[in-house]
Amino acid sequence: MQPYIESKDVIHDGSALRARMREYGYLFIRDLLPRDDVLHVRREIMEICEDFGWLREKTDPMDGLTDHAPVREGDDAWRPMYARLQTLESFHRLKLHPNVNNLMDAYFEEPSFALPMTIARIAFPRDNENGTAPHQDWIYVRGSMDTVSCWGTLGDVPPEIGGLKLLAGSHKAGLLSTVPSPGPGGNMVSVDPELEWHQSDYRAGDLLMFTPLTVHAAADNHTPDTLRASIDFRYAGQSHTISSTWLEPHYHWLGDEFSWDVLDRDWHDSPTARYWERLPQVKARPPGKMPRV
Ligand SMILES: O=C(O)CCC(=O)C(=O)O
Repeated sequence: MQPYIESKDVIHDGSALRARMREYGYLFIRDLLPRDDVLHVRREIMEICEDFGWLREKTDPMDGLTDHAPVREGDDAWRPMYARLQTLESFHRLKLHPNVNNLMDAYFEEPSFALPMTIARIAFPRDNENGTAPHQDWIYVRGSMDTVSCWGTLGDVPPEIGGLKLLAGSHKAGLLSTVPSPGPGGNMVSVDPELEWHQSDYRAGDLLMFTPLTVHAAADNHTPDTLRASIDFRYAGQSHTISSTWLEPHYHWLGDEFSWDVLDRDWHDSPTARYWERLPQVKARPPGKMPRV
């Protein structure tokens, strides 16, 4: 495992950012987001986990300590927790922070656009066989091939908790065929043994960006008791066409509790709500049949 090549030094230089993305298939930017903003989102999410009995009693929610049996996406016990998590304005706002927005404007060399669907993953320890398997995002994202996936931890993630790992250079093999797998997304690709996985410890505020063809997967959580919480979202240039699915909330296909009308009810007057409706340039088209992320 190689540590990530860091790119904070070129965040204002679009052509340098794009050159590194072309070479490695990813960009890793340390401390891009203000740590306190990220930890605020973590606190709100961990307090929800606590309300649902997922955390060990009498521990600080910020530590994310659990003695609960693993809860997986799609489980009955997961759904009400995730519906509440998706109502958090701070969670949806994080991707719109000027530090992210300015980086994306530089990268796309035009005004950029954060796709509204924003995903949180809460990964339990002792459940590594159900972690995210190696995959490419394009089958879920569609739209412009220039769309960039962004992933960040909601809290510090030392190597034993296991963040996201990436197969550097894997985007150069094009779109790979998939087979069904357990874990989020439900599809996996085979891994080129000649390529190397890259991964570093993560601090709250770091951002990993990668292409829709870059193979990535969850690294195992080796702790006996610590949850991993993460956020992921996508960006495109405003002149690009995106898949209209990504204008909707994550899991909107499950029911009304995952509709914007329900999720932003308490913050519909804030700039975070429906910001895409105020951007005249956004082009979205239905993607056709595709797997769900
Ligand atoms: O956090 C995870 O386990 C998976 C995230 C992911 O695959 C992505 O951001 O594309």
